[in-house]
Amino acid sequence: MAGLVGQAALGIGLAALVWWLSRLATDPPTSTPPRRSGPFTATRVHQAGPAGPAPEGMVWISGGEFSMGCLDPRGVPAGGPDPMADARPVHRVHVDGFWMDATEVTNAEFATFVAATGYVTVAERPPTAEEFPDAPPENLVAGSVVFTPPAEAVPLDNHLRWWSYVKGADWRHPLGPGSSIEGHAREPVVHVAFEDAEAYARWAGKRLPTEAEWEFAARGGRAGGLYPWGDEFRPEGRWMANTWQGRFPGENTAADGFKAPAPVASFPPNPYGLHDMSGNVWEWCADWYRPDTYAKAAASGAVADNPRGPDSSFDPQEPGQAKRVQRGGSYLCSESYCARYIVGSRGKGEISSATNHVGFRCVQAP
Ligand SMILES: [Ca+2]
Repeated sequence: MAGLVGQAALGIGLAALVWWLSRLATDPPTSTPPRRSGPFTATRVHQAGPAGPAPEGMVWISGGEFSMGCLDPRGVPAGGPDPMADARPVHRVHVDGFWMDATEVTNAEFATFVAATGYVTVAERPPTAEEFPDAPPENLVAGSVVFTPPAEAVPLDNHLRWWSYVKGADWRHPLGPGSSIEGHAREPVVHVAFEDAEAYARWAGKRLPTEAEWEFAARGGRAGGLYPWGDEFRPEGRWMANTWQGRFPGENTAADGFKAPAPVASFPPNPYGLHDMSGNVWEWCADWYRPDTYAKAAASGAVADNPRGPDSSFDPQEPGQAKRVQRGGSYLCSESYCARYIVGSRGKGEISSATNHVGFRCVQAP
């Protein structure tokens, strides 16, 4: 309880506090959580509060020192089939305090940015013959990558079975020319490439979070939790995030209430007042992706201080592609395929590629 009061004094959102107090009142006696800790040691949260009032829609993340990374989640409930090797070793990291958007950037917010600036996203720009010299001219049409689930069960070894390049798909037309965002103002904007997210952040006087800032914030002060809300995927049977239920990729039962991106903040916040840090849409981070980033940080033996990631990217699975980190997983993450709703797990995306399950949120220096 003392910790809760302390967090409230540090400026944790009222909604988060009320939610956590209601949890305390209804929590059953403590049961044994799934295996988790080991290399994780306590998070040391800075006590300094923010210098001024919160910018609209943002919460104060006071920063501190924490254990970053995740253990092999195979075998834990909802842990999925992937060992998450690129998120080890777990190592100590320090981040300074910052403001963070409480939610993913919405269609309405992105529309305000576009109306003010005339910005055209990567997905709306026709590819050029210089970029794709081997492509026939009729294929040089603006578009984006859309989740197109096959009706029948398919092997999970090739993601091209459920991803298609759709001409005319963009943030205003998430499924292609016949679709729109009318009535979806509160849903996270999608089909944003890395530079689109950066452009929005600059316009808003913000920036994208580093991967370390993102994970510090997502963990909400807990050491080694599997999810932003704790160690149980469905505490007391409740859905805590928009993920995938059913046999991926053909069967989406939407037992959690959402078959597609949910309006932001449809699920409870984490202890810092942040919504949808797990599931809904992937979120771009500022860092280049490499699978050995954590190994290099751990090898130094020192606490990594405000790490900004490597100088360039390398993904052995697709060596020629420049990739930035993405975090949090999406509404397409399932325990049968991609359990990257696990808070310490990592994702990555080619910087020019946009899809209808990747978005972002921003941070701001105090
Ligand atoms: Ca869902």
